[in-house]
Amino acid sequence: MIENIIGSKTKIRILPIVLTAENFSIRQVSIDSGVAYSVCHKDIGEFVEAGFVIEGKNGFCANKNHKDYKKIINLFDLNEEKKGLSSKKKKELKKLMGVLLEQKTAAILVHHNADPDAIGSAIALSRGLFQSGIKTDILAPAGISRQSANILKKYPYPILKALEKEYSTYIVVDVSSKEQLGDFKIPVGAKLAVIDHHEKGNLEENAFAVLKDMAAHATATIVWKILDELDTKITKEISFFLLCAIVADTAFFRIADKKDIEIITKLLEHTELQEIFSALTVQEDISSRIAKIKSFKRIDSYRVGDIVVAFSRTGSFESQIALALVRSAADIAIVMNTKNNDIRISARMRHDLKNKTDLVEILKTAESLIGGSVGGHKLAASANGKNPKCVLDVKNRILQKLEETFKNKAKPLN
Ligand SMILES: [Mn+2]
Repeated sequence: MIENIIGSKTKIRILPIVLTAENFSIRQVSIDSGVAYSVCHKDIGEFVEAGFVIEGKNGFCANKNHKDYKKIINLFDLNEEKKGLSSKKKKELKKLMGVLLEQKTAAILVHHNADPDAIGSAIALSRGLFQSGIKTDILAPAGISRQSANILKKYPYPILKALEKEYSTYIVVDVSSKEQLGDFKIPVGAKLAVIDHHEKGNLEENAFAVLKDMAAHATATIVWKILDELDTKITKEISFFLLCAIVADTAFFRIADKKDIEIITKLLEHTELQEIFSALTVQEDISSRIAKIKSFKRIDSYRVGDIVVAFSRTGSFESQIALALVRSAADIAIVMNTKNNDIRISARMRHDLKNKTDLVEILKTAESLIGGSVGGHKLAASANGKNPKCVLDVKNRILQKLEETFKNKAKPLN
């Protein structure tokens, strides 16, 4: 694959476009690279054959899971992200700063049960913008996690439950869909910006500026690049919150890569890692432990080929329960929480299944049943909806999808 590229002048010209575009058409590549259409057609055809480019609904895209992907990126030094924001994000940041510098004020919003990445990113961004003369309030309309509360105990910072006034600009951080903002509605006519690392959600549709990197392990790494671009002075406070965010979202370095470690190293000039670990360590409280025990009693489990799937129900703590199931014995855990007019589904999967299936796709099969929407990542997804009566149908849909994916019948284990 690599020899083939080095030997071809046209491939070298089209690769920067192939690797940086989210989706591309052969015609667009030809126009952007100045390489004749017929040659692009042939070269991209070869990439497709080698599995390096895949054809999807919206055109072609580079296959990030291809065994040579990283080598090729490094070979051509095409990964501009590693040095800071990509040129596309720089443009988006310019748009955002244009509005913010004019307004001098904005609100920053985070997702429900805001985790350390959401809270840490929001605070670091708020402090950074303050250095540019922009005052921001941070709103967690549907609460913060216990881990976040613990961080704020070590380093207090005001996180609002409600806003006293309407803002003309809202920046949503670490959130991709409206449903994850609880009951909060972004006022009609207000400007919206998105800074996030989740799969594409419905908030982007109305945003005037989008700084998104689905490959980023934490929103905080995007915020770090934004602050770097804005020449923000990294204070002890900013480093503390960004470190909490990155350490938590990389599962205490377990999924951290070289780029994360480089950012972490820079941030450690201001803060000790010990401090971050202690801020992120929370004793699990009795109510969540009881919810877990109760939910374990309701486990309904299946074997699909070599995959163990556990379903359960709970009145609270669904994501913690799903995580506990995956940490102990299940390959995939789906935990549903139903209230009067609400259904919340939390799904977790073992890391080693990452290249075999995608929980967002799996939950999407039940999206129409629950009357809501799905968000999250391949390995940790959630769905919120308005139809709690569909629990059984949801389970069957998910099992059906898993049977298709793993080409095996689901056999009940109980
Ligand atoms: Mn995050």
